Amino acid sequence: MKEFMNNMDSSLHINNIDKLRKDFPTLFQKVNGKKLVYFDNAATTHKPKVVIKAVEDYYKEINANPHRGAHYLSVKSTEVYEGAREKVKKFINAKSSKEIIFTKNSTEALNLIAYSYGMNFINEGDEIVISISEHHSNLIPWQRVAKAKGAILKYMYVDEEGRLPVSEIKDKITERTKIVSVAHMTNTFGIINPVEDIIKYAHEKGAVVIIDGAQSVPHMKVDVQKLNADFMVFSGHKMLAPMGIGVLYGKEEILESMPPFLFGGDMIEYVWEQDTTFAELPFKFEAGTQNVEGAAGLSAAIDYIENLGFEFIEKREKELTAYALRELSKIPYVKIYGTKDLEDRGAVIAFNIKDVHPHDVASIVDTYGVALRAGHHCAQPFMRYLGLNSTCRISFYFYNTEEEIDIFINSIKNVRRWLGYGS
Ligand code: C6P
Repeated sequence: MKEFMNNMDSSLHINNIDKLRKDFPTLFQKVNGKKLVYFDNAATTHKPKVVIKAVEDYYKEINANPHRGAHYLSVKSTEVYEGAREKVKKFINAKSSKEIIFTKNSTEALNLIAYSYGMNFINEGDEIVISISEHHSNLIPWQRVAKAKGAILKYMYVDEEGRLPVSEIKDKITERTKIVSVAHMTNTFGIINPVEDIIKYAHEKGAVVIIDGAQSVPHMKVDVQKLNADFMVFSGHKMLAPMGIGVLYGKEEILESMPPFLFGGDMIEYVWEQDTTFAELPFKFEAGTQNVEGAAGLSAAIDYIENLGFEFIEKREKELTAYALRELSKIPYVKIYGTKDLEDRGAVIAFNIKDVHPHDVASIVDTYGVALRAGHHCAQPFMRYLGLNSTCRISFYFYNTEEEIDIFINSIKNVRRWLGYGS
């Protein structure tokens, strides 16, 4: 793909985007007296009215504990919850709704795998392979498993652009590897990892593969059967849905072999004084009263995304990324990190301004209404490996605009002036 896609014509979409933005009430507020420019979508996205309404309707019209009662409202609540599960199943093309476990978020889903699969199927001397770019949520649980079981946690290291070389994959994944866990798309540089190749190679070596889809599922079509991932996780709040609902996908036969993670109500079959038998999938992994409002919101979010279509979402995000990369790279004192090849990256751009701490950048651009993230982005080993303390990060969703990028660029051009550098 041509660097920065110079020739793309985004003017075609402007009217549609303006219309679509009206679905998102929070986008229209003023911040520090300025129009909000929200470029922190990798942290969480804003919610369309249909999602907010789905949550409101659930509380106005239903609000009952699902799975537990034979009464009308409890049955309705079960329908909402199980309907959402069915929708998620279709969205990621799982074989069965038994393979869809609702969790709080990606973090809880990864912990569930680590505690239930890792702690029970990993033995002394086994190897767990992750990449150095993993978010702490896909790193610390594996440190815990490795420490507890006497296993070895091995890292695949990236090149200076943040990409995983094939040589690293082939070098680190061996017959001793029992688990490989990698992000589909990294939250630091927005690199899209070659997960199809990793899964194929790891399976040849007999390892189980976990894909952290927190940053990919909201932005691209992910088909778990096509990928052939053993597990995949994602968070609702990064794809228009409410906070507090996430998904663990797992192949049915593997989930069947795993013990429950949390114990209590709703996940049991029979309980005696000294022993318990557990409910079948997916319920054995969902202890206690579940987040039905979150499921209702996630269901509405999936409808919204499918209505737009990933073809549109991906194209729009590539246009925005190309435009922002092009404009940012014109500023001589800005250093951009990560590959500029749009085939290998998503709508996340990490950068730094010469001699200015990212937190100062974030505070100054905030006065222009611009929301960006600064820091280590929950990836300290990655930052340390690349010799970085912290970076600024902007991240887009389909509702962002070129006009917002212009406001952002103008705010960036003022940062060094504010701090007395002249330019
Ligand atoms: N990254 C970011 O600003 P939770 O918090 O459980 O919904 O998602 C955790 C997580 C796991 N994997 C990846 C690749 C992620 O990016 C995240 C969340 C946010 O980058 C918050 S730190």
